Amino acid sequence: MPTLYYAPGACSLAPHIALEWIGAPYDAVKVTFGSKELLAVNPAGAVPTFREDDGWLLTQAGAILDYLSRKHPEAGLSGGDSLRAKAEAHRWSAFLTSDLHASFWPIFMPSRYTTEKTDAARQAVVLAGHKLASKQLGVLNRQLEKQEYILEGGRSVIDAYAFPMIRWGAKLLPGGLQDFRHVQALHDRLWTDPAVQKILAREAGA
Ligand SMILES: N[C@@H](CCC(=O)N[C@@H](CS)C(=O)NCC(=O)O)C(=O)O
Repeated sequence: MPTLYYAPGACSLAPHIALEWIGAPYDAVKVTFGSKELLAVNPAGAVPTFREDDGWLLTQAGAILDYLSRKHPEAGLSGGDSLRAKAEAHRWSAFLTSDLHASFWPIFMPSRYTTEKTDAARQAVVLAGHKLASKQLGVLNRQLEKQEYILEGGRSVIDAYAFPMIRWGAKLLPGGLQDFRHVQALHDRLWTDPAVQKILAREAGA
């Protein structure tokens, strides 16, 4: 059976939700960062990591989501097959990987972004992260002004990809999502989805 290696609350939540939307059998294996189990499948020690039946391993959330949406076209999660629909999916996947996700790193791990050891230096990095994450959530908010889901073609793996980051924004930014009402609306729309609730409960260990 295909297997997803995940850590609760991490960006692996995205393919976890996508697998549930798809509805085909899969295993979900909870791992801890730095564990031998995770390093054996991904030398970067990162989640998500996805393993196919035959042992083929795929890393990078964007690549896993794209693969799943194309492996299961019946689930209708790719955002569309036209040249431009594919380019839009690629564009937003890249935005989530490189811009929005990356903006949270200074907040999660400020010590990776300064050689200074003081609390004040680390706090300054966290504040810079808040500023950057807010900027990127603003970009997402503008996209959602005109439609309910990120891609014009309706709900897609790209929405699942955004979901963990939107939750980080709600929890970690001083104002939460108050300045991003369309992002909040997407959050709420996904939150009420039974598949999303099922995965959140699993990740919470319920
Ligand atoms: N570019 C990778 C990033 C993966 C990543 O760094 N995931 C985080 C969790 S959100 C992680 O596993 N961090 C562990 C670490 O950095 O040590 C992707 O998009 O899959």
